[in-house]
Amino acid sequence: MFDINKIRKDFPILERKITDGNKLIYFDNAATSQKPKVVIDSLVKYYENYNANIHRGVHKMAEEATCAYEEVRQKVKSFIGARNEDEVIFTRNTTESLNLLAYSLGELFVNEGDEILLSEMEHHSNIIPWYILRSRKKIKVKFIPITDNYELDYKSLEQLVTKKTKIISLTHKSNVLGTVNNIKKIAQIAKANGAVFIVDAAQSAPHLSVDFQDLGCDFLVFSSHKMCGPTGVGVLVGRREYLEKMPPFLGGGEMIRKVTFEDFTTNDLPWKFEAGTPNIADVIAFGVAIDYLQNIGLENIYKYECELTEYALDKLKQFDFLKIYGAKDCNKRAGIITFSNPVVHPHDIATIVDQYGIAIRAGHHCAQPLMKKLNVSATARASFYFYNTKEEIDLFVYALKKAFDYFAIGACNELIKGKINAKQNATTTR
Ligand code: 7TS
Repeated sequence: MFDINKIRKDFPILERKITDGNKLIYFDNAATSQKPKVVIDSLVKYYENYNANIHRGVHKMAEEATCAYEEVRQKVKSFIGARNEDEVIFTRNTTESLNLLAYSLGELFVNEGDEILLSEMEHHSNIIPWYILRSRKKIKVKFIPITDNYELDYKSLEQLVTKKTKIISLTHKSNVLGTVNNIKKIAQIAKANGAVFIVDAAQSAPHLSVDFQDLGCDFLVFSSHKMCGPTGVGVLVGRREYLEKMPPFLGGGEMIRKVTFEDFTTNDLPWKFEAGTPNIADVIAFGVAIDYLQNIGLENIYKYECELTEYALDKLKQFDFLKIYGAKDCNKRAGIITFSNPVVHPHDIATIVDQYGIAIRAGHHCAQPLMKKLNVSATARASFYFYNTKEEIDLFVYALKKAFDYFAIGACNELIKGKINAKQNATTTR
């Protein structure tokens, strides 16, 4: 049963007053999510009761901490439908997981003349690691275009994949457009062409039911902090066939089996890719976040966010001068609404709604190539999570109206429209 009032009570921060007694309305969930009290409490519990380094001590607390940490690996395995625990690797975030893959897969099997296929809707985290690889090896990085309906152009994708394509790395859900890509379909294309397929699930794992095996990709990465868990924990799920052959990304303690004055051998999976003391407390609290999300149910979360998105899109229709990006169908762009207007800068919109306690994001959203494609330098973005409400959306629309009135944006746009019409009339009568 999805009880929004009960859910909201789990998040202490939602009680915070931001400005002039205005309660926080948090619509920046694509950047990071808020944390329920159980997650916050588990951090305190760890530090107050069993703070110890893991995998190396024989004392009681070391054992307790090791067990708690490794239990989360098991939880992640079932949450994401991984095949085995040793195919679940903890990193710092999605960005680090993607850098690990670009480095390590790059070393293993990418050679001069090979191609990496990305899309126009990628976050910088899924572009820069491949550019860095390109600077080490003479390879090409290609981008699958998006359509006028802000979806991946699947026809172009099929044309762009060739026998030279070694890796396809794509976002599951765009952090700007909200578009949810058809990963199963792409996995088949990747397989048919012998390409390794990586899925960036940073925006999908928190909001929809994601099953690694069912999707059929080779690697899947995401971050704890976007799904009610703490910052500083990322996940990389992959296939052992690759992970075993891939060279380590970072060297140091934990990731070795034996070290001599001459050389070293690597540890078993997954520890081969977890050098140094990991983020123990935060991984343990991430486990609590997973339990919390599973208790609510990812299907319920997705359904509720679709409802919120549909409601917000309907309300935003009154601002006919706004350009709203993203697929028409709410199911294809759940939870994210990105918009802009030529008269007012998105930062100004975000600053004004902030006066009403409403946190939205303005800028390029770490997707500058996509901004170029959309022909803007920045946009404003409201992104929802399951603790948001329709009442909050009403207040957001009210604050937006105030912002647009302040900038007399309606009038400006009428003026612009008027000028365009006058120009068109002049051309047609000439
Ligand atoms: N991939 C996608 C699709 C993302 O949206 C983000 C972060 C990342 C990767 C990187 O995640 P990180 O945890 O390593 O930082 N997206 C955003 C955003 O939209 N606003 O702030 C961060």
